[in-house]
Amino acid sequence: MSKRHVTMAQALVGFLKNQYVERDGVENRFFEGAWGIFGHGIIAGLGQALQQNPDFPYYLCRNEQGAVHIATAFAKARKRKAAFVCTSSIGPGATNMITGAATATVNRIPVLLLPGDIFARRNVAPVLQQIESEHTQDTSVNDAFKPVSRYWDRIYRPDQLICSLPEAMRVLVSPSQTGAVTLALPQDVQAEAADYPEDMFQKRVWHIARPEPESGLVERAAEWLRAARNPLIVAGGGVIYSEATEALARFAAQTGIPVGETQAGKGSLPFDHPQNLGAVGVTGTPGANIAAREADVVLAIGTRLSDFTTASKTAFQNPQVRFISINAAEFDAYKHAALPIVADARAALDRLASALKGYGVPARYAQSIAQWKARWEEETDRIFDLRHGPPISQGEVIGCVSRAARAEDVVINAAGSLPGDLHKLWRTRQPGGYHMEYGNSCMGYEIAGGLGVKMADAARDVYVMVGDGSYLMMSSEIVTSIQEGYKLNVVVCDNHGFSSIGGLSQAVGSGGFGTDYRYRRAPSGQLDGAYLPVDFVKLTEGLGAIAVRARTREEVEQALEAMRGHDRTSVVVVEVDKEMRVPGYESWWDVPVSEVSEIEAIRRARAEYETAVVKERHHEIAAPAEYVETKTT
Ligand SMILES: Cc1ncc(C[n+]2csc(CCOP(=O)(O)OP(=O)(O)O)c2C)c(N)n1
Ligand SMILES: [Mg+2]
Repeated sequence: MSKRHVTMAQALVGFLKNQYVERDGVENRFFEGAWGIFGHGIIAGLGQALQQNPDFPYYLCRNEQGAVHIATAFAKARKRKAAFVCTSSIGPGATNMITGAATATVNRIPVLLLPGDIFARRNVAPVLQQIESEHTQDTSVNDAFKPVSRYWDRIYRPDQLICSLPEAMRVLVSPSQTGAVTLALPQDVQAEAADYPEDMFQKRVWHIARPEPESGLVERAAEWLRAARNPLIVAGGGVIYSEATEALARFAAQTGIPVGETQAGKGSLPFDHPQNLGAVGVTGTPGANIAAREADVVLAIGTRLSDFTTASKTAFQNPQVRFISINAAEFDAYKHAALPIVADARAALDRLASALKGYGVPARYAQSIAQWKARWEEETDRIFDLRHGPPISQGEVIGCVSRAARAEDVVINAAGSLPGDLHKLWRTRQPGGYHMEYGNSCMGYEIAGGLGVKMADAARDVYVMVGDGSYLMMSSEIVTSIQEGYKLNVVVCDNHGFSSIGGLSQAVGSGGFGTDYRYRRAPSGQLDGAYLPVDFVKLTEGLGAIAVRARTREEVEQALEAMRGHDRTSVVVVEVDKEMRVPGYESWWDVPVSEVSEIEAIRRARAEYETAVVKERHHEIAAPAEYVETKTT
């Protein structure tokens, strides 16, 4: 067999640029290039290899964490069928990627991380940025990627690549296993040459399968649903990644079963689909949450059933409730003692639709669904037209953005009070139009992620909605958006600190302690002085983008209109009233309150907490009889 004598880093890039994926007969290159910030741990190895492969673009970011967010948002927007590589030097460049890795992994989104690592040959240790250890030389900061990676390896010898890379690819393209994959690359090994088999550099196509559901389980699920009086579908991100949105729309229309959407699953149906009750869970709509509370059968599709979806296991209160779960991941399919249909969402929905021919939900339930929907549209309009302030309400700002965006455009967000508000209020019209990172809810994802979304499909305008806290944590990828010529429309909701955690602090009796951006003031010695004079317009202009301040609804509308004509990233800064919140509806979230305290408000909050927490249920041990019974004939 012919061989190619190249460095480990050159072999790595040669392999990566020849990996393809295919689903439903459509094929595309998997990696669209590599992000990074060079340092001594990578510049001469992987950096050199990227330099000599101009057909595998190198993108310079501002912060390695930002790069991983860009990559994650990109892969999420491309429904996990394309990804980026993220590289870094050793030490702080590498550890900067850990938060990004966790974010990708929680959300089950593929990203390949290639941090540089300390010398394999050891003799020059300790090298710059190496944490030494007295008990082993076989450790570096890159070991910290292990708990946040779905696959992890360190390449001590150039020929290890031949075995590691196929494993990395297997995990990255797997609908059930995917997340961050980390290959730590010792600085010296990157530059070492070896003879690699020529086959390693041939085009390889990874098929993304649509595993069929077991027919017996589909029949059982159909029996359960036929017997149900008020079933509910919980649609998660898996519906979107599997491209099962049309199958779900048909299924819901055929059966009349209503749908509640999780954060990752929002956009599974257009907002005005007759069966779409909108957001479900802690940040849900009244209709979806009442339906959840009363449901006798819950069909969970492509969801991890996180605490925000299950309202900390209080959402499903029907004593008879049982769960059917369709999920590519066995791990998720078994949650809540569900009837576990480990399969592709689209395939399973189509089979279940056939098995349910002629079935429709009871007429009274259908009426309730229509009423809940109509009332929710009225409530959304009320919040969009609040006419409070200035400072105006964040809900009204969302209304302005919602009206300004076209059907195909995308809103993106991750942390603060906006995830809850957007989950409830955003009127998603096309799949992918709502991009929320709410697995890790990582402050700083918004702007970086917006760039990833824009790169995934430049024809869609991207509206980044971001709180002042998140903006201050990481807005530096605005510079990268300008470098690469991708325009973002950014709306900064400035409420001088944390509306979300401030509200939570009030709810647990702590009165907002430590959540405002204020001067420390004598005599209290606390952060209770005047607001800090942070100027987001100047900050943004300083990064090279266009910025304007808007105070009233009319000014916000004008600013959004003006953005359309701008040729580069454009930001509107709106002061919003922190206390004029979008309410919660029919739900609860478990945030334990101190059992004892000297503060009266906390004692009251604890008493309320104790009455609420008893509603939590152990669905995982509540398998109904029909499920455990076996037929003996
Ligand atoms: C990296 C990170 N640190 C801390 C948190 C906890 N947290 C969640 S929301 C929030 C406040 C966000 O402030 P801002 O972006 O201004 O949004 P607001 O709450 O005001 O809407 C904090 C601190 C987080 N989600 N991510
Ligand atoms: Mg804020």
